Amino acid sequence: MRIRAALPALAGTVALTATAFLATPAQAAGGVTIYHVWFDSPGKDDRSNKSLNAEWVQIRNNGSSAVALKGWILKDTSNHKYTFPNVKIGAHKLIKVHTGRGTNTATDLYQNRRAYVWNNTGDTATLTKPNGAKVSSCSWTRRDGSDKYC
Ligand SMILES: [Ca+2]
Repeated sequence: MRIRAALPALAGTVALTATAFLATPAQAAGGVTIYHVWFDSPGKDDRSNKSLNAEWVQIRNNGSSAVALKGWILKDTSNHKYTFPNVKIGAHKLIKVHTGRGTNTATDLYQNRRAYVWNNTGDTATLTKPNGAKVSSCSWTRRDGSDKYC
């Protein structure tokens, strides 16, 4: 009788733990966060491809397993959106999303824009899942200089 009574209590504990885990978006996403943003390219903002690519957002996977990023969105406060292609970010790996044009690799992705996205005077980069659920964000102001670690 004692064992039968103990079982439902144990099942209840397990269910609660699972719910708490799923309720934390960062954990559900494998711990992907916006790690570092270089919002003010070095030198003059001359709109050259080199300068555009010196503006970037770096994301990091703090989790112990790879995360598929396909369809995830990176956006600014003006709602300029970048949709991730079919790529995965490995465990403890970094990926930079550059503003300008280039060929995507495992570590560097390109928005293929001809204008800057991240405002030098202050902005917020937000990373969401395809359904719009927020995964991470990073804000900065002019006081941060040219880049910000979040
Ligand atoms: Ca900028």
